[in-house]
Amino acid sequence: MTVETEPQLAIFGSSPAFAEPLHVGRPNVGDRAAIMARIEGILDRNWLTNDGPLVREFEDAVARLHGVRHCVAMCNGTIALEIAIRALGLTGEVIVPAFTFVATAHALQWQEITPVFCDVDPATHNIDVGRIEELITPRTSGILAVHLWGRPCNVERLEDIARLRNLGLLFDAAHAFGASHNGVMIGNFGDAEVLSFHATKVLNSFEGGAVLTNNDDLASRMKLMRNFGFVGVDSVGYVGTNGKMTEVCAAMGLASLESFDMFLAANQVNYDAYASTLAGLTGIELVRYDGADRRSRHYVVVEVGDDCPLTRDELWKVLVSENVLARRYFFPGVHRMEPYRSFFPHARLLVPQTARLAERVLTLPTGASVGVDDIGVVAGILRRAIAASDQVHRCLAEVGIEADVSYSGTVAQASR
Ligand code: T4K
Repeated sequence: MTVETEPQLAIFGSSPAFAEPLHVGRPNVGDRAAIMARIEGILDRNWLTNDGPLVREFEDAVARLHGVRHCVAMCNGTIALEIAIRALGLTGEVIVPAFTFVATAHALQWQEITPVFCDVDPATHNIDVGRIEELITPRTSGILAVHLWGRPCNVERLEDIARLRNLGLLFDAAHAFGASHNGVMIGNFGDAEVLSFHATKVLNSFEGGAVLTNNDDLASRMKLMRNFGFVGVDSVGYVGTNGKMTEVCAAMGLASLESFDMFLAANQVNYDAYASTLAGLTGIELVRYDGADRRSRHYVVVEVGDDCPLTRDELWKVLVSENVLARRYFFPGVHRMEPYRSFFPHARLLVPQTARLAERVLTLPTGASVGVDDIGVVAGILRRAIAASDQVHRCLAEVGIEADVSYSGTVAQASR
């Protein structure tokens, strides 16, 4: 008779592999001295916000990097989306992928524009361009596509559809800072493209966002809209909001830009480490960033296939017990979040690939604060769990371990 020994995993009572949580989205922080020096300059000038010199410098640098005429910086990516949508005059219905971060849809719904959910292509995770035309109605005013994980959409086909059907075309490029498509930098496609500089992004400005566009009129409208619609000192020309980026955020953004190559290099090293340590692991497939185009590799995403002896959620619970706070981005799909779930209770039937992906993908920690040794440990956990899949499966089923995670706090718990 063989005696089953329990593998060394926290779900079986071992100490977690990491004493401190290993996060997805730990901020990339560049040269502290460079950040602090700029903050000193802000205080010396006593100019804190409202189109300040650092915001302008940051806008110029981002526009130059992307080879685009205008970069309009904003306080975050969500407001940047909202302003771009409004400045472009989108109304009625706008087609969006269901597999994205909720902000993509909220930016529409916030201004009472209906997001119409389109399924995604299982190979690219981006909007399925073959499914768009069937969703166009007389109320459709635009398409808001997402370059998910920083891999650009099929922009040529989207531009064709938008032109032929006379629709606005926006890209949510929150993941695609510094990316290119067939040698052309992001920012040059559609009517405009929206970046996020949130703390968790490859290039952060604490909070921040921007719209990139080559359309002069659109850029000047967005500049007015982000500043309450003021066209003169006492005169307002539009419904506006407060979407301004502060000087301190621009200081962080500029310092991050100076370290951007280092962040890219760290992500490349980490990605390669995942690729080699996960190679050959049954049912685990790494989302690839092939080709000569620029990619930040800021999202290390695995798909857990049907041939994996454990489900995505089982692996997720195993990782969380080890203090590896992997994320199920973007579970359960925006169409299953409120208010969309109530508005479109049958949407799930229309987006089967989104539903499938939302059950299969897991985002793993990377970024400048994650080292290859950490990655070796993460891969080792996955390998041990898969090798002992029967025991893991039984343990999770019998003991009912729940991944009870406070992602914004410091302690991850998988409690029995
Ligand atoms: N469109 C798309 C496709 C997007 O992905 C996003 C944002 C947007 C639009 C909107 O852009 P913004 O308005 O955010 O500029 C995070 C981010 O908050 C969000 O920016 C991002 N996408 C999304 C994919 O992820 P959460 O709720 O999953 O995680 P959060 O912010 O709590 O942080 C994740 C982890 O990072 C935490 O476990 C801890 C760590 N962390 C986070 C922060 C903020 C740190 O270690 N330090 C920090 O300062 O949304």
